[in-house]
Amino acid sequence: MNRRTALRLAGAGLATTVGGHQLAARAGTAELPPGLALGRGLTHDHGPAMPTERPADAGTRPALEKFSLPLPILPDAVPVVSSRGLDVFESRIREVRAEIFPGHPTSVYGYFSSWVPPVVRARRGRRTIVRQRNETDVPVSVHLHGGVNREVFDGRMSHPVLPGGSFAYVYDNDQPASTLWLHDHTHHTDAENVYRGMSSPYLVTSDEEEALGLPSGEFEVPLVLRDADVGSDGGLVFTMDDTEHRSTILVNGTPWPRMEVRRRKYRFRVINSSAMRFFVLGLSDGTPMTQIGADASLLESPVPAPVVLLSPGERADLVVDFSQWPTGTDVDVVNYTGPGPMEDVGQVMRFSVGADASDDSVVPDRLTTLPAVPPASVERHVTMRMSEPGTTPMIATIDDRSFDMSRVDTRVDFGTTEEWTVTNESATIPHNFHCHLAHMRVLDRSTGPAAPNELGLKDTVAIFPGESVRVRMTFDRHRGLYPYHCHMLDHGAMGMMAQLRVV
Ligand SMILES: [Cu+2]
Repeated sequence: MNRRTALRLAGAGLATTVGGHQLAARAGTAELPPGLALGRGLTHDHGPAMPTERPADAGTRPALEKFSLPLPILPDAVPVVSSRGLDVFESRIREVRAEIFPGHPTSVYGYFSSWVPPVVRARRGRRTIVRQRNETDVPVSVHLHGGVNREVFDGRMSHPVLPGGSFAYVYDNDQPASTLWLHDHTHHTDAENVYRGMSSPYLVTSDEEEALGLPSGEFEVPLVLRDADVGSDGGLVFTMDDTEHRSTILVNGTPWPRMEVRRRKYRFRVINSSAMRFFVLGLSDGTPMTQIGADASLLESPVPAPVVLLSPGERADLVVDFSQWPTGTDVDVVNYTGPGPMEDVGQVMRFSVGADASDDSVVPDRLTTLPAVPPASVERHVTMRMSEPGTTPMIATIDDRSFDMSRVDTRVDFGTTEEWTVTNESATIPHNFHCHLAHMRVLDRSTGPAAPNELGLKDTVAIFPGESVRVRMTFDRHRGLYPYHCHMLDHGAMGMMAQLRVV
């Protein structure tokens, strides 16, 4: 399982860690963990239980010159009520028209009635209510990924919001500043619903974070990354567990966009909203970015990041200082891993460096202080496994059981800290582990120590074939029933999901 595959990189002289893997990126090559090799590892057949056939007449996406479309800057959602200690937002979940490819209008879903969704901004210590009106003809359930919320507001699979209905989700925001993500979590259909557009950033800020002086305002930019299979009519083609055809890369809903930047520091809140795709991101000339945040908190100190691994659902808070390049330089965000043709999936977006700009923002050496990792009183071992490529029926399990919403898989005593060793027992397929409610502290991996960029609060960790990750979680916030699952959404929908009850 330690076999690694060398890939050509555009840059040279890089050296870094990605995830728990000492991912060497030197002298023009990167070594990727097993399962992330170019063009293999993520695709496979699965059983007849799911819609699996890509329509024969779907065709290939319309022609488009990469980096020709401007990056949409996501607007901030405007609360309908803002009072002391509370902001209320109204979102209609609708089928909307969008032109993902110009001149090819198509039908997609959107939170806040928009394919390019606004950003919900929340503040630690202030409560947020997002009332979601389901104006689609499918059941929905909205989960705040990374949020620490009461069970009733967690986007429960067992309590969907039916067509025509609405539900007011209450988020306490009693958690550190972080980049969170609203997305669909409906039983069995979340993979398709998210793919079709039920996805929106949710940013938590705090007094402590604001005092740091990080780039802000127009210089703090959410980037929501994903892939898509786009047919000849410019519409989204959804085929369950098909990663091979999802070779169009979208940022903020737009294929391979271009952003004009000034010669100064920017902060990018990057979300991998793909159902299945792992990104290994870097800048085209190999210049390191600076990572300041992980999933659910800032890092204690900034980390130089020549490459950043993001499995589905993971987030990275990054700073790039464009004063390093002369005006007129194009700096591309590239992706070093497949599957798919690298001329497509290896390109993400372009920054075009423009004029000088004043910059009084800073990236302090000390960003936050995280609580010490507490000792654990309970140890558990959890396995993730699915049928290997080519076998039928396709079965995806946690601890050898497919998901059953009526079953409680794990009982946890309120107030305890548990240590979980989560193992990916697949031979060729990567997974990742996501737990609702409790944030994780990554202790180490069977392949080596935790990387510096996963030492913040995590809610999603990548696990490569044959690898184990050891994490600690403290369940002292809410009682109730919460899922844990693979966040490759198609895997979760195929059964790689379980439930814990905090009692
Ligand atoms: Cu998986």
